[in-house]
Amino acid sequence: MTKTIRLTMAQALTRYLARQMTTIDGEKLPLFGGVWAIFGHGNVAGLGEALYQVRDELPTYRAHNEQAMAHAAIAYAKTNFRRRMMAATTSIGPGAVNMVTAAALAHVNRLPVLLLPGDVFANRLPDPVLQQVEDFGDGTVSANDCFRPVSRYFDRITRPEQIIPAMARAMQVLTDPAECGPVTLSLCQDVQAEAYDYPESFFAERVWTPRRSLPDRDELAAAAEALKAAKKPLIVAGGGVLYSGASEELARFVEATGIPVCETQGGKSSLTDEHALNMAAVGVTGTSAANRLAEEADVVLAVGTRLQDFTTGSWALFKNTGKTIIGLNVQLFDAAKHRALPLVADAREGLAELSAAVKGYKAPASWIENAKAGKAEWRKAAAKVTAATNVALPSDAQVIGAVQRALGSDIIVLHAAGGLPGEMHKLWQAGAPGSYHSEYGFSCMGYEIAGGLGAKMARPDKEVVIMIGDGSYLMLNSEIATSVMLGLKLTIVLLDNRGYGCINRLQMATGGANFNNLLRDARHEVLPEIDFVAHARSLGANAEKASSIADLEAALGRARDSDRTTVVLIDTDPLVSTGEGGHWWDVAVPEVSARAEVNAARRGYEEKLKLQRVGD
Ligand SMILES: Cc1ncc(C[n+]2csc(CCOP(=O)(O)OP(=O)(O)O)c2C)c(N)n1
Ligand SMILES: [Mg+2]
Repeated sequence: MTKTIRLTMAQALTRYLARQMTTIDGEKLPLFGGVWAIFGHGNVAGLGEALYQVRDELPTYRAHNEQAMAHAAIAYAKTNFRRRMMAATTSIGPGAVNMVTAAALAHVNRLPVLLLPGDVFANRLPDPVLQQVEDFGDGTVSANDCFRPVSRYFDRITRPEQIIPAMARAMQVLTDPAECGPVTLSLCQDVQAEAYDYPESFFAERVWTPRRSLPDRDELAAAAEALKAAKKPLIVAGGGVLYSGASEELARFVEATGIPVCETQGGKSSLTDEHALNMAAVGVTGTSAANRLAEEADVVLAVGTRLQDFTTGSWALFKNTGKTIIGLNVQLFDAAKHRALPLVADAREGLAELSAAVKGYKAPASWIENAKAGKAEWRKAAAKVTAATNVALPSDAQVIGAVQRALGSDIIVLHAAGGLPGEMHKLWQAGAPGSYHSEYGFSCMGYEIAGGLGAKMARPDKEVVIMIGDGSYLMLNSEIATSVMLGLKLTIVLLDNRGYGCINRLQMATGGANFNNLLRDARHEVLPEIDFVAHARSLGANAEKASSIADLEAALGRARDSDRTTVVLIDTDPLVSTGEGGHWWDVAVPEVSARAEVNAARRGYEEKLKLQRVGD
């Protein structure tokens, strides 16, 4: 007879989570690094009590904002190259829907996170329970239905035994490289506390290793044939290279074939910036070296990338009309984008097999020389914009130069929104794989500080340096207090340009009036003079303001030597961004306007649209 154990659904769930393991470099570790939790009536009695019981094997961490705690969980998974992950639990109603943005972020970035929002009573007896939204026409709808379109797998647990098949499916999604994304299990409050006789086998330890799919024979042959005929080949390295641990294989492939590489935001640090054939950033925020090659490339080997508009210059960058794209990707959805030749496989395995299949192939010497010359030129241009000067308000680029000089590349540098992602993509000289953490799938303001916390939990041995604008900082900074409380030291470089600088620049570039972006252009009675240093100190962090680039470098040295989270503030120029490199980005300009500037911008826009390659 099957041996059973009588537990509540919440107890069964937490016990199950604690038994899931992974191996990293031969070491067996818990797959779930812990559970972020903010309790309310929807989860405190059920899941809260169950988490307490397993607190030694599956630690619970308390945060200040549900969105932020899920950001931390997501960043933890990203820093662990999706090999370890976390869960996040909330109460019902506002706590739950506070996490929807983070679910979308994980969905876009293909990152695993287990979201466990509480839900209304399955028995509906106390309805409407506090915080229940009530649908007039559908008794099965709750606020948590908001998670459906932004979860790879959503389930509502209305009976305790449902957790058995639900967790089986959840684990498939969380650990499969192709399907990977957020799982939401919506846990009805009464069901969390309801008991069931669970089979003991449900709690058997399980060690998860990532699936490495091998290429199909015909797809491999087609890809190899295309590549062997290439005169101007280019590799686009995306986040899949990092998640697959394919950096060494990529370097071998590049050395053997001489094919230059460019990197997406997600793929930056696939090769170190030092690598002679790494042209670094591609696309809208790309280097001139990468974009020059992209414009001419006849075969583009896109590895582990979603080919989002920033990578393809809104599909106007790759100008060679006879080009072939090879989509090496674990997910067919991505592999076949834009009529690519799909090569569905794990990046590492796919590169290894492709390498064997094109053995002896070498890119033409003139193409390789062209690439190297472009890189040397770019390096000069980049050195110029990142150098210190004595301007009153430094640029973002100069701040980036200072951070790089003061802290080097052997850190984890993290950013998400504002002008910084573009500048960082172009200018940061990345070190080891994973040293550059960019959340640019969702580019979510408010990711940075919480994300940094998750990155630090994943890699406590590393300096985690967060680059953030004043807008993003003001949107979500409460986890500074959590970082102090947990002793997880962060260095936060805060660039105060007094507003939404990058959107102001975009507004001007599309013919718009300066309106509602910089503080001075927004409706106000009093212009805010926000004291960020006092604010950060009030949350328990060290904080100081740098008055120059030299001052900033010294302050960063102090931040590095401190074991407490430190905010280093510097005033920056909202109007300056790096003109070198880059590419057009499709942002729709009004067809009709009373403003001459908009009409002029529209004419320029229509010219650019002609470059967009539809279905080609
Ligand atoms: C949650 C969220 N809301 C709005 C946006 C749109 N947006 C992108 S950047 C930006 C301004 C960011 O301001 P700040 O952090 O100060 O950076 P700056 O642009 O000044 O460099 C806005 C509003 C976004 N990306 N995320
Ligand atoms: Mg700003």
